Amino acid sequence: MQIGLVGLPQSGKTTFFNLLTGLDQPTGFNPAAEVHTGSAVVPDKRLDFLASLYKPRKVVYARITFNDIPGVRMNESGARAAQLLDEVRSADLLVQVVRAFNGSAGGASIPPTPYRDLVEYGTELMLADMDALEKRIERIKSRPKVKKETQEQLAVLERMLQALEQEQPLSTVKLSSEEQEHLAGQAFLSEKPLIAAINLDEKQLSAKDYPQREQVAAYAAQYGIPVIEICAQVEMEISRLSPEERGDFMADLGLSESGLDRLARTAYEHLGLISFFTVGDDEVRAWTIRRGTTARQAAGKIHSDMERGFIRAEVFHFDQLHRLGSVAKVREAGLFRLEGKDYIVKDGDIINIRFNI
Ligand SMILES: Nc1nc2c(ncn2[C@@H]2O[C@H](COP(=O)(O)OP(=O)(O)OP(=O)(O)O)[C@@H](O)[C@H]2O)c(=O)[nH]1
Ligand SMILES: [Mg+2]
Repeated sequence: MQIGLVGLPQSGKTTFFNLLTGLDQPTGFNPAAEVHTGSAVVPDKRLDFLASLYKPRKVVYARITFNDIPGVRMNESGARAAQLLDEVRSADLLVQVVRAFNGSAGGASIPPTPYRDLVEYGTELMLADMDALEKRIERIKSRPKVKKETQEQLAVLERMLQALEQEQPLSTVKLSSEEQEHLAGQAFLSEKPLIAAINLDEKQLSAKDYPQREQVAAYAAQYGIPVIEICAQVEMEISRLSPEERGDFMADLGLSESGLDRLARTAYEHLGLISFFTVGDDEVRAWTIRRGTTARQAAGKIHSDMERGFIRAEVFHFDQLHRLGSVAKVREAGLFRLEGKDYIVKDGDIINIRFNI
């Protein structure tokens, strides 16, 4: 999974990026900053437990790649803006970092307007989409003769443009799978799943309040945007302390989980992703799939041979293992099951694929 950290300039994207990835990219005003890329393992206490039980040679966590995309205005012209837009376009999920702390520029204080910033960035994404749609529509219309299929395509594109003209992001436009095909894989920005990460200072975090909070909540609810609260600067500093010290400082802030924990959990929920596990003496591993994935498709995630030669899946659930303490006890309790290719994999299933090629 690839997550794009986006948002207006100086909202704390790079600070958050450093917190998430453990890297140390320069923060502060830097108009020439490049896109930063880093990754992090998806924290999973269940996998920790499985690792302690099996003591395998290798433990493989799911990973998330983060792209920190500098905050230029979307309607800025030029090669750089185009390149940054492409970065935004390639993300599976956007996390908009929104400033709620008091900013400063040249010694002057800049009061936070998180609601306005949230809307403003959304508008910039819509403007970029509008531009792309208009160009495509223009190109089709300039052809001497328009085929029937192209007519249908045109209708879809115009419907999308209409939504944007009414200031509705493309995420609100419902398309059938046939209509989707007309888009030929073109990715639009305002249809991407989005999470808002409101970047607070310590006082706001402990008061659980910040300016425009209610407007942010109402806007997020209207467009189905999950909101998380972060305190990027302080959390980043805490993340660099020893594990023993970390706990106390986090508790002082009223946080029980790291920023990565909170973001990863919200991202999985928002995208409808779940994890299943494979276990053994050699390797204990977490696999990320979409909710609703069948056993056979899940097998394909591990190896295409397993999908092709799929026979059965041996399945038990992490919670059963956790409760009973050993695979032998799970088996004794009759909780070890054989499932066919159409079985819908559940979050926390531990699976062994039987296959034949
Ligand atoms: N008080 C406070 N300051 C923060 C917080 N997060 C970031 N900052 C400060 O805000 C400034 C901008 O942070 P960056 O992480 O560089 O912001 P950015 O969004 O990457 O900025 P651009 O890349 O220029 O768009 C820096 O001086 C940070 O120290 C925070 O949670 N609280
Ligand atoms: Mg930055």
